[in-house]
Amino acid sequence: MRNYSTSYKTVKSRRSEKNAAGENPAPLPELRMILVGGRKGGKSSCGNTILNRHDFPTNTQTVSCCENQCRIEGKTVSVLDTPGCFPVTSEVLRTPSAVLLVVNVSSSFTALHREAIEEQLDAGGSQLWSRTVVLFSHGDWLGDTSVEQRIESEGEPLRRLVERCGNRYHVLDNKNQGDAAQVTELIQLVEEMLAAERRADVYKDDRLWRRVSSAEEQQNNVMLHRRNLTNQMRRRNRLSLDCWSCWRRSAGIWQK
Ligand SMILES: Nc1nc2c(ncn2[C@@H]2O[C@H](COP(=O)(O)OP(=O)(O)O)[C@@H](O)[C@H]2O)c(=O)[nH]1
Ligand SMILES: [Mg+2]
Repeated sequence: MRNYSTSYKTVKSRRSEKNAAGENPAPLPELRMILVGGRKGGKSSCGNTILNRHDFPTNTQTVSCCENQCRIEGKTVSVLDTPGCFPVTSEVLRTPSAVLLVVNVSSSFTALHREAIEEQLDAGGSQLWSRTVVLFSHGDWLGDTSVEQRIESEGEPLRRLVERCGNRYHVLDNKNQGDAAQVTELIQLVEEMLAAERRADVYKDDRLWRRVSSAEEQQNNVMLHRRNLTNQMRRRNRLSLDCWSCWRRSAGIWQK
């Protein structure tokens, strides 16, 4: 079977290393995915391939959002189909959802396409990009060309888009819905992305905690320093008093 996404292999090997190190958070019991992108890019078709059913009508304009679910390897997978150029709001960030940015790999991708997509995703804030995968439809069109070759040859707008999505991409051939492996690979990539995001959140909390505790430590050091200073002053005062009385005593002796 054809492997469209070579970058996925590296993701996979990193995943097993992290698992071995016990770094991965527990897998999510439910996976939510939102299909976004321009009109006729293949969003509804990709949704049908993921669900392995024909739930979303294709070749007709999708006018409102529509969600369907299926079970994949014991996990509930929800897919939300959206109308073309649907603005993704920060509501998405409330649930652990992935954004699948559908791009037709067979058509040319211009700076105008990129601007439209960026506008769509920027509505949800910068954090949304760390939850986004570029999902190329029309994988059958690629033939013997690898998706990496296609990204390279297509030019700057597509390369920049893929980079903004953390170089996460996957290809689906919607004419070959029976190919379950292409869906399994996509699910693994999405899970890895969401797990990385959760790890980053934990790390952020950890850094915050370290900052708070180092501030507390500094405060304690200041208090300790003050106490030491007071003790030193007291000792010095005692010493000078001792010297003074000693001097007076010796002066008295000398007077005698
Ligand atoms: N050959 C081929 N055609 C596709 C593929 N994905 C989608 N299409 C076709 O592209 C057209 C638009 O697809 P659709 O899913 O309705 O796009 P949407 O408007 O983004 O939801 C339809 O004619 C689909 O049959 C694919 O992987 N290969
Ligand atoms: Mg549609």
